[in-house]
Amino acid sequence: MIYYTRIKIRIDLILLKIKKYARVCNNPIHVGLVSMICAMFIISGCKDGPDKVDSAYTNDSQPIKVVFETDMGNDIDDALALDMLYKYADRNMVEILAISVNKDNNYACRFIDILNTWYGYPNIPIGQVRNGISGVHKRNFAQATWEHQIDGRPTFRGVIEDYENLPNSIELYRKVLSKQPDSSVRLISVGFSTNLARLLDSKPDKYSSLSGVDLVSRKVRLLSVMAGNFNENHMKEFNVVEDISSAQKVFDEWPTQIVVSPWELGNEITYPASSIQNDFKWVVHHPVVVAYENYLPMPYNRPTWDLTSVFYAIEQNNGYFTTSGMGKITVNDKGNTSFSARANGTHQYLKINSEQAEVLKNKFIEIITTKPLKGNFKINHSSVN
Ligand SMILES: [Ca+2]
Repeated sequence: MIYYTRIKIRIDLILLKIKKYARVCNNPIHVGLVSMICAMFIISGCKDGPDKVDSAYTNDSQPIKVVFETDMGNDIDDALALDMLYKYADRNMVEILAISVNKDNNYACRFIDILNTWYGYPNIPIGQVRNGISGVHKRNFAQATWEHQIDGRPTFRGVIEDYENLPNSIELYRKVLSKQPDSSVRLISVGFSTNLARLLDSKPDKYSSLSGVDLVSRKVRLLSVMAGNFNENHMKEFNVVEDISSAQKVFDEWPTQIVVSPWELGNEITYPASSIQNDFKWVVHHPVVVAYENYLPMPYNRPTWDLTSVFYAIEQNNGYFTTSGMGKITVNDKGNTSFSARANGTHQYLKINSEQAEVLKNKFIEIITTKPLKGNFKINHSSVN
């Protein structure tokens, strides 16, 4: 599987080069010759065999177990990132064990319930932070989608009856993780670190006799995080700066591998407004499109920060990214992040060049515009569907 993925990314990159050459060369014979040479290059370049990879990642017979940790409602990329996870689940590549909300705003959970239901996964459990950070206090797209109406009636609804009594995220984590095989869970965090820090601090309970650190150490293979900034300007990044002490704790004490997709990476790849406007006309009302349209005035392209952490967690590196190498990430008291290389480190952060950015952008569009396989696309208002 990894070998063929490597071939695929190589083909993606070379097709991109051929397209660029064809744009500036009007001679079809020259374009044909270049294409043939590139084909030989693809074949020769793949004779080396598979990359060295962690053997745990090569077993693709079972779906990857994932928990999604999100501040849904602050920026629209969380909604696009969750769409990608449903699409991976449709292909049996992913089992979404739980969705945990670190934004202290109940509309986040209502919106996720809408999506779970609409995409055909109404039983994915949702956990809610208690006394957490809300991040953005103005009206958010999650609330706007919940309040969206047709002829005075709600357009979308989920299946949960009591949003005020959803499980505390920490309890849900301990319940879900305790049931998983060892080193099987990939945790994707695309918001504040509040829940993750509290999970590390959690005590043995009815679900597990392990401490939080030991439970994570036993069950979680990878923490794929959208956070921080490693550019020379050391700009403070939203997910970190909103809850600095929790981010510090996670980067200091998390017992397994952490891979960070920083601000500058997702900022290089924007999801195009033209896709939102044109690629979802097969359905009358799409909740992610409604959310997108209510986040900022249309049309707008938006950076793909959270999408990159989802993509890495599932697809791994495989030539889509370059990395910092292994080391240690630290967060200072002002919220700036820094990286120091260490051979025995467990942290790394991702980088991309312009060609990888183009490939990733096309991948995101391909995944997100794929029609869901399991959803019930009837909207709540029966007279309109
Ligand atoms: Ca986010």
